[in-house]
Amino acid sequence: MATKNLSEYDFDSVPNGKELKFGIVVSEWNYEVTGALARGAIETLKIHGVQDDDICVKHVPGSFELTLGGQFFATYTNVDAIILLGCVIQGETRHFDFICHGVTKGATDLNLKYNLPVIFGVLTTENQEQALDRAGGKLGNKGNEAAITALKMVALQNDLKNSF
Ligand code: DLZ
Repeated sequence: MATKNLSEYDFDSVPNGKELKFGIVVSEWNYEVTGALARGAIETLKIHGVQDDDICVKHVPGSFELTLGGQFFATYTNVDAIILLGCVIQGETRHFDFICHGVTKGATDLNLKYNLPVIFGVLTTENQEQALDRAGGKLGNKGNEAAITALKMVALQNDLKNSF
């Protein structure tokens, strides 16, 4: 069980996001959770210098659709990174496993296919309480963590592009 507060970090260790563009794909399934993840991600990007106009948020029906939503961003826009936000809660059937596998594999493939940071901000929990704890509750907000990861990966990519 994770005990780390997902929102605790060293502010100065996060690269500034001025003039960078971000696409955020949010799953409507479990929206009480995913809406909070989105608010956390947006707030964190803005705190680190990203302009409002440089953040584009789009919604998809469920976490399974996050990958295709991400592919649309990668294909039709010039964002520097994409953040996928979802919440899959364990039910009585194996649906949970299939959705988690689909979105995990899909996100990995997108990173490599487009050579673009595609951040996996999907909570996979046993119940809603665990999810809310990680979406602005007592364990922080995985949306903030996803935004920080996006900023760091874009900075790494730009650093390597401009060196040697
Ligand atoms: C069908 C389904 C179920 C049972 N559970 C979740 C969930 O916990 N979290 C989530 O994001 N989506 C769920 N979905 C919807 C699927 O992600 C997907 O939208 C549908 O299977 C249609 O492709």
